[in-house]
Amino acid sequence: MPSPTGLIDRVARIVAATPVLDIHTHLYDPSFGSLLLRGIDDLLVYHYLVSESFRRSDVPEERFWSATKTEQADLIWDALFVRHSPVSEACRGVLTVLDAFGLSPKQGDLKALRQWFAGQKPADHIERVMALANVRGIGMTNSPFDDEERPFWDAGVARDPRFFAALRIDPLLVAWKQTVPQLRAWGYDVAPGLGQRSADEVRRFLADWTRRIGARYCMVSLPPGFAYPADTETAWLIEHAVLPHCRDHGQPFALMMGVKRAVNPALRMAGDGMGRSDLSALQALCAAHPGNRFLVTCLSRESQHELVVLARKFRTLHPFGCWWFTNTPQLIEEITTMRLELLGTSFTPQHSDARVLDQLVYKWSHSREILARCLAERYTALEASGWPVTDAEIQRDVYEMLGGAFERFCAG
Ligand code: RAT
Ligand code: ZN
Repeated sequence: MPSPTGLIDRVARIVAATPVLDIHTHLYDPSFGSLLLRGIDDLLVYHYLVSESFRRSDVPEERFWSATKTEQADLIWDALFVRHSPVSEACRGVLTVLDAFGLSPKQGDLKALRQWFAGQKPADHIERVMALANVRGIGMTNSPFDDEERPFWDAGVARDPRFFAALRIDPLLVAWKQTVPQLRAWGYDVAPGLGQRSADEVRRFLADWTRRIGARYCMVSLPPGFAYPADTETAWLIEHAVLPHCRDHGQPFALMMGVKRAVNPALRMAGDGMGRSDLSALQALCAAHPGNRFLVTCLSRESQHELVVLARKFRTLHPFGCWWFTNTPQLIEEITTMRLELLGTSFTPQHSDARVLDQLVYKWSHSREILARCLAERYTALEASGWPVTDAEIQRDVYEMLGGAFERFCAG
């Protein structure tokens, strides 16, 4: 009889060796030039670390924001790595990356690290990171409303097939009135008061962008107060434009639920918070629209159990990822175990949400380690119940969880 240690090693080996399709990141195809962030300074000014550093320094927010990126990185390095032990998940992530590249941050200083990253040519750097993180594909977040990104689409970009597009539409759904003038300027005949003409025009807008960028799915992040059915612009637009669009194009609608934007605006992107979502809204969406498929992740720990139970009721609902504030080892372990125990392997346990290329290395090595542990525990239980698990079965399951299930879900 194989020992549980043997099983844990087998699972860990297979999880490490299986390439992942990363279904949601904020990385860009290299054709988008400087929008693809990489290197030590971008790693350090990651907004997860910015918010942690403000707890450890008395630098006024305005002074921090008026500093150069290098100066900001110096401040963060000093506050979080030099003056205190970098034990938080986001801090440890930087160290995992440096370690994977064979760099020793304790011996070198930031200058030496900067020099090393400056020597990485973009194409080689991407190859190297994708190989280290064992990533086979990268899902981007593509917003027509992003003034830095849109010019690249307007000019036409030669696409890198390793990066796939996802259409992100937050302003359309959460700030309709402010978005109307922009849509009208682009030639879509929409009106603040909505109505059939606006619904048709929003669908035309979504269809144009879906084709233009080759989006695989359409995505929004929603505040805790999101309600459905409801007499709101958000609910109306979802029902009359987004869901019909997704049906027309055979695509899932991805909902990221529970973000409270700008809880502390002085922290800029680091100032967003979270709250519990009302998942009866999601239940009503799934029940009322059986012809749609929903990819869903929730930001609050409290929403996770309800999400999993809902997924048992609706096969059109695919939970994914341990998002943002739940992307910490303890919560990943809890959420992944709960999902395995209630859904088997029919979900996508993680996405990286990487904003900096190098983060793929740590986000995936940390998550893989936990996924392997959670899976090994379930397989150990199976073996104890008289079901020996083969390598082929483990490989099948892991492939499914690292992107295979998502691909099938998208295909419908
Ligand atoms: O995790 C993050 O980086 C957040 O800032 C958000 O971008 C979030 O992932 C989102 O997609 O809204
Ligand atoms: Zn994201």
